Amino acid sequence: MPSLIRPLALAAALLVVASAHAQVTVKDAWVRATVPQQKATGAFMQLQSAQDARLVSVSTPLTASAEVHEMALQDNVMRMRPMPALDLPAGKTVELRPGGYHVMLMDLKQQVKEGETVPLTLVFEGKDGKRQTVQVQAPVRPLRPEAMPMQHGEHKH
Ligand SMILES: [Cu+2]
Repeated sequence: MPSLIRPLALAAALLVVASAHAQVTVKDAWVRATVPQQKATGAFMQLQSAQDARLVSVSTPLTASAEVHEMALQDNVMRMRPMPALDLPAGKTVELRPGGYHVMLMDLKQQVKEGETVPLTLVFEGKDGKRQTVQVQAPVRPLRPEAMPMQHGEHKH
C-alpha cells in the first residue's frame, strides 16, 4: 500500500529536519490528565538516540518545575526520585512510562485536561558535550488501565 506509506515517510523526514543534526528521536509523547486541584502529573514518551546521549533537562510553559524521575525500590516501597540525567545508550529505545522513568511536572497552576496539548522542550547532551534541543507537542490523555481491552465485550447489544 504505497499510497499510505509515503505520507508517513514524509512526516518522519520532516521531523528529522525540524531538529537539526538530530541524534535523538522522541516518539509517542503524552501527558497524563489531572483532576482539579491535582498539583503534579507525569509526561511519558519513547526516546532513542543514534549515539550515546543523556536527557539533561525538560521544560514546559505549564510549570516552572519539571524533573526527570525514576522509580526505585526503597525499604520495600517503590518511590520516585529525581535523576540528574537519563542515559540513552546508542540505538536503544528508552521508555518513559507510568511506573517507570517519567518526567514529573510539579506545582501545576491549572488542571491538565484530556484533549489539550502540552509543549515540551527536551535538552539532550552527547558524549562530546554538544547539546540538542527537541520540541514536542504532547497530547493529554487519561491513564488507561491495563484491563481496558477486556471491557470491550461488556457492552454488546
Ligand atoms: Cu515523579
